[in-house]
Amino acid sequence: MTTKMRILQLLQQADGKLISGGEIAEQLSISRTAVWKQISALQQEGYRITAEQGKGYLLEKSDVLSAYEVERRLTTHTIGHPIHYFPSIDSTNLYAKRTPGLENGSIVVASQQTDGIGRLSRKFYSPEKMGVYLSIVLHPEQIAFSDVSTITLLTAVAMIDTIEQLTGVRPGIKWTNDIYLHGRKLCGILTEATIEGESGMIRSIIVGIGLNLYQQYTDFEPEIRDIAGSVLSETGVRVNPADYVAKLAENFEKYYLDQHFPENKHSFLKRYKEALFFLGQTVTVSSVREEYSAVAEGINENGELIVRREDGRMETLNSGEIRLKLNLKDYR
Ligand code: BT5
Repeated sequence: MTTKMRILQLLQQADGKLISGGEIAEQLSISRTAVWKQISALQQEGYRITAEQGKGYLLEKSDVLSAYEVERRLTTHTIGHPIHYFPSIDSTNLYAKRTPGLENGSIVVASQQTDGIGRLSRKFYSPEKMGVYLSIVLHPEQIAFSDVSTITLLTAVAMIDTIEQLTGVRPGIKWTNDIYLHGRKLCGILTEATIEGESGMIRSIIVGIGLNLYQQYTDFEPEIRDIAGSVLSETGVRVNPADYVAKLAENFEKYYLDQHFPENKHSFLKRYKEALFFLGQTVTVSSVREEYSAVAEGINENGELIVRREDGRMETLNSGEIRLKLNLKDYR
């Protein structure tokens, strides 16, 4: 372990109390100047360390995202082992797809994405230190193609559990892959599979999750200002980013591994359905072929949305082709 990390651990062990530079220097057999240098480096990384003249250093609560900060909070066996952290990256999904050998359960996480992507090559804005952008890498032994999209639904449930545990507020789900609160999108999920050339088998699944944590409405790009929100803007709670990643890993592991996905489908699909905040309401269904109004009735065991047209006909909608338009102002 580096000297810097050992100093950080001593500060963390002091648990909000002052610890003198002399004491740190002695414990690590280094000079006080060396201590001071490493403290400066930690401050640069975002740790809020105050120095009190003649008394020592004090570590205050800091919202630092790093592999170390997540890993020390993890309670999981597989998900989040290891954490690959980047202050900035093009896209965590792109990185996971182009990097061979990433372990089953590993998480690629970044504080900023310069090329964050949504479905159908749409853009996912991922500004610096405003949110957390991550991809969970899975190498399932055997998985049916139809279950790949079900993982998105499992992830949505794990996400709303996580946000509820951290803020006390349970958000809703907009079928299929968006998390909403007060009619504003907090989070988007993009699940991708990589296929092995020769066999056509699924080699890995990459679950990309982008969460807005700290923006106020004026921080959002004009294009999404009316539709986007953050955990802070909608709940008033400033969530620590490492707490979030560790909690999400725990919830994801629970549904994916402990409860044996996909055998447990019915249990998280029930929770998924309960979280659909627009059921019973009239929505606009839009595809390349047509656009019509219908009442959202529920989902089936594959996570497909069931709607009733104005003439009474029922339709089962597959997410690949359909966009759902809601009047978001109704939910504010
Ligand atoms: C999604 O697509 O919402 C999936 C987003 C997945 C992002 C994660 S971040 C980690 C991983 N790495 C990546 O590169 N991607 C994944 P979709 O349902 O197609 O929604 C895209 C639409 O959401 C855009 O067209 C905008 O209207 C809106 N949008 C873009 N950025 C947003 C943001 N930060 N917050 C809320 N809405 C946003």
